[in-house]
Amino acid sequence: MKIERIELHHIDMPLAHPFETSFGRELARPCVLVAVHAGGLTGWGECTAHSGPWYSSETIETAWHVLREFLIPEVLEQDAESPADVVARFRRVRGHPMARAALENALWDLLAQAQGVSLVTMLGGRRDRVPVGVSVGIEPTLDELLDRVAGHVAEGYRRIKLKIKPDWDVAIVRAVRERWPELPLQVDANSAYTLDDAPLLRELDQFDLLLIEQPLHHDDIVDHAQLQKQLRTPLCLDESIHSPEHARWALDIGACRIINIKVGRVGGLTAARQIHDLCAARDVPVWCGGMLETNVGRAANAALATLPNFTLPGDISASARYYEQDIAEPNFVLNDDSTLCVPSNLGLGVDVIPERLAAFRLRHLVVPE
Ligand code: SMG
Ligand code: MG
Repeated sequence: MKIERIELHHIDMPLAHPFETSFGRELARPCVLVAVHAGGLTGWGECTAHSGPWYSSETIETAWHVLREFLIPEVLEQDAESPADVVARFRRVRGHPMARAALENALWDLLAQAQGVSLVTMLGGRRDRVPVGVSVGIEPTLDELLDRVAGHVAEGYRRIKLKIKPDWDVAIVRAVRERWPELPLQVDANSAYTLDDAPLLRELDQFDLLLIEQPLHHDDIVDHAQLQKQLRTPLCLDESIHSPEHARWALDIGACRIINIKVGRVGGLTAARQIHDLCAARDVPVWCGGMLETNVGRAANAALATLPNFTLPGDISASARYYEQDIAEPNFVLNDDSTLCVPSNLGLGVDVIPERLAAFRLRHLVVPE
């Protein structure tokens, strides 16, 4: 297919509830949506970079710049028959995985529609629903945290992830564990600790957690390998894994026993599937992380999570957990068994609503004009 036109939409949507991690509090979710047009079809991709370089070094502005100057020119007016064609053209661009992923994923959606299949089928997934949990941010008080967890448990989530940071760790995990002795529970520090905190992190071993996510430096694997030797609980890497190579290096040195795969952080669906396959070959479980996506990104995450080695529940919660009104429909709704159904219609299987796009949009680029 010859790619005829590409659009970037910079949008900003208020979150239904503020989300706080060890690196900051967010009230809204700005993001860039990419639309790729060819042969009367439109494919959509979501860029998971945030306004500031807090979770990773990419931002909305860096993604906009790299997409406009370097990535869009690689695909515009070119033929793309498969995602591999696009990945090959992006190989020259170092870093900027979230920018690359947004455009590559839009092409997956477009090509799946052109082939008359769902994204799930194109990826090789087999399930029609995926197990999910919810990630609970840092709250002003322990009581408010317990209320939020209780609310999500009542909604039917059967796996809870707690954000932790120094002075918001052992005590809050103990309180949640005492109230819900059987609940599958995991924690995520977003790099808030150092190896000197190993004694404190060892205290978490007593709570029967599924995993401890990215406790140490955002680019580290060496210290994590040291820490893993001192813990019973599996470590899971998020921020440190930027590519299939990083995944292999981390596993080779024992830096983690589980990997959180985020499509944006690793540079697109192709790389995400490669990490899935690598981990499957080594009996390392994976799960799909989340970046507070709109239904566009959520549909891609859900499709990815249908691959067989996504054995742990993903941070792919129901749409209502994130936004009062999403940019795309239909919404994802939690099933009784703590799963989400994955769309089986063509491509991503969600439709961006033009009026909402216009209402939430801050900036718009169309190439060629
Ligand atoms: O999409 O449900 C979601 C959020 C899941 O906790 C979540 N993501 O480090 O895993 C993570 C964080 C990053 C969020 S950036 C605000
Ligand atoms: Mg994380």
